[in-house]
Amino acid sequence: MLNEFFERWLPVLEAEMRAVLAGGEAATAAHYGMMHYHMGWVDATFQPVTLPAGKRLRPLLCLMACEAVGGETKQAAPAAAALEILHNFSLVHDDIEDGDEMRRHRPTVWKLWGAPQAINAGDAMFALAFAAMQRLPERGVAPETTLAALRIFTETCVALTEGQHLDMSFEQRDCVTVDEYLRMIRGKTAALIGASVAIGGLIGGATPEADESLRHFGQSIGLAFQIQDDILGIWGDPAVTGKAAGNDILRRKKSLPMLHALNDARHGAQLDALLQKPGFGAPDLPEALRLLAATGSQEYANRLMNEFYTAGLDALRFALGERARQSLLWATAEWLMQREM
Ligand code: GRG
Repeated sequence: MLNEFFERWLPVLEAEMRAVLAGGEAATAAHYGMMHYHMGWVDATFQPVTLPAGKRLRPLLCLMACEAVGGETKQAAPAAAALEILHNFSLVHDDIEDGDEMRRHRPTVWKLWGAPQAINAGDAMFALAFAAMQRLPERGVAPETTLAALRIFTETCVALTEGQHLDMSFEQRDCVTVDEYLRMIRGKTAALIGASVAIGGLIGGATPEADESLRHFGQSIGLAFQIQDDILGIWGDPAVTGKAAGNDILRRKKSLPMLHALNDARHGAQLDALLQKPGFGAPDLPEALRLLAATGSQEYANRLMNEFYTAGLDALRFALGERARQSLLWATAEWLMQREM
């Protein structure tokens, strides 16, 4: 069921995104080439390639939500493209801000072309994401609906910056609570996933109440998705995730399992001392993993992830009623919880 939807709509989405990010003038070919590289369409010499790009999760959720409420799926294609372009812009900037050298098994844009050009290519993607949204009326979406979708889109951009601000500020702090962490991932991850579902529902003609529940569904599975990302960041298979083994531990990332372990009365201080040790590095990983196991941090994170996942499915039932269980949105939530990358 999911595969059929992907095969039907991925080419439509890719065509929409390629049209928005096309460029054209020879003088600025490299500017667009960097964007195309990040999207997975070309290699570092700007030659076409077929690569496993991102999961295209947000745009597919947008299209599915439109369909689930009885709308015409293709009308949502410009918004779906906008959401994926915005997501990719945020990754380009995030990689610069975090100093990450690899993304999706390839060198990051800043690593290849330098931070100033990467910032600039990201800025263009940010602006072009709004240009994509402005194509909605051409597909017959009413101006009021387009404006309402743009309002959600804009609010979400601000929420992303809030989440990113908190995430970066946590790096400078010794102690972060679970509540503070949840506030951070609400902005950084859940807001955009919630907006993707809400915008699709809005374009599809959902009632305001149903659309609010759809947004809640998206936000809740977004929270579950980020917690799962944290779990994979520590215990995932590097060959599958594309991240180096123990990457999140070595960077002392304040992810949920780590926060839980650091706040543990019996082992927290020991883990903190290990992380602060001068020269902390790969040989210390087994001991860090032992302490994480002793605090039950993986089980704790799994439990919280499942709570958000269940809350998301409840919200979907509220939005779609009996049809929820048979919907592609439900199947996608289930699929997400089984992912390994
Ligand atoms: C919107 C103005 C404005 C600024 C953005 C940089 C920034 C501020 C926010 C960063 C947000 C960020 C990078 C969140 C991470 C979210 C996340 C879980 C990313 C991974 O998503 P996947 O797994 O990625 O869907 P793929 O590779 O599949 O696309």
